[in-house]
Amino acid sequence: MEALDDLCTTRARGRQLCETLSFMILRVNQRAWGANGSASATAMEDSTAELEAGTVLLLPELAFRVLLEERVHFSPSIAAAKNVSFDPSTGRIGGARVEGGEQDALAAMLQRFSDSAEALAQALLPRYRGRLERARASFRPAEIAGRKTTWRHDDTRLHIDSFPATPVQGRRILRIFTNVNPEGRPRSWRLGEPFEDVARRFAAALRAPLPFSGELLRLVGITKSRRSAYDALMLQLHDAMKADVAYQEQATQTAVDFPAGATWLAFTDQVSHAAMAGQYQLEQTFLLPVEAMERPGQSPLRILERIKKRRLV
Ligand SMILES: O=C(O)CCC(=O)C(=O)O
Ligand SMILES: [Fe+2]
Repeated sequence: MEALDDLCTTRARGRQLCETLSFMILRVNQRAWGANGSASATAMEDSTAELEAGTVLLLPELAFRVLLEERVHFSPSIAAAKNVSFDPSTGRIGGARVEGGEQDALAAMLQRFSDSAEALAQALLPRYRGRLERARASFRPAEIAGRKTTWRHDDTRLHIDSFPATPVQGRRILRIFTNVNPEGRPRSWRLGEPFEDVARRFAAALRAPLPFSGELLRLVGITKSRRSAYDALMLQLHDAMKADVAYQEQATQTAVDFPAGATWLAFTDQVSHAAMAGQYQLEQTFLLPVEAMERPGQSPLRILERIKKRRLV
């Protein structure tokens, strides 16, 4: 696989468009996590429009600085499962195998990253200011390649993101990732076809849930809130993509390496993606109401509603 840099040849308006990946990846020259990061006003306008169109924004020069004393966290054994999760609203860590002072130090690193991701979102996406809801962050210390999981949890298969236990009721899932691999290894992804193509391909298999089933899931504690018809369809789409081995092989797709020291963001409920290899990554999730978008018609909610010819939330 070629490194992304080798695929990039043209330069336009302070950004580089990668020839092969021009429809999938937009490079933004942003060097700081806050407002002084140097992306121009044009780049910021472009960022929102491109993100909403299903592009991944790549900030190749924006690294997250890990402190020397934080290197102790860089071992797969600190996580009980594949990720350590962090709730920025409470400062609480989940899924860590460490306790006491070590856990506090891990929480401090995640808090710093979460705050940085928030500052970046504010700087790069001013249109969404006041509308983005900061959700969980995660630290991902496990090597992805060769990991044993069920097909449903296997993120090396192309999928769109949908959360089984935390319904979004139509809200967008925006994720900021940063590759903090200390040995300089890339995070290798595959990017698939546009959301509308994916949705139309699997549309016939997507079935509206029974009335009240969403409320029932909440009552018995399977979900944290009501699972809307939209959430049910998105979960089915996530599963249908991952379960279809032929689709995984034959769907139009491009391999892309995100270098160590790079940051990238995407609406992962829309961008078909698979993470193939890599170790040590930080991630922050945001939720955005569809009405806060520049073009709500491009949201998975509106696309699925057009296909299914009915309201889904
Ligand atoms: O860990 C990664 O690189 C991405 C995994 C994934 O599919 C996701 O976070 O939505
Ligand atoms: Fe994903």
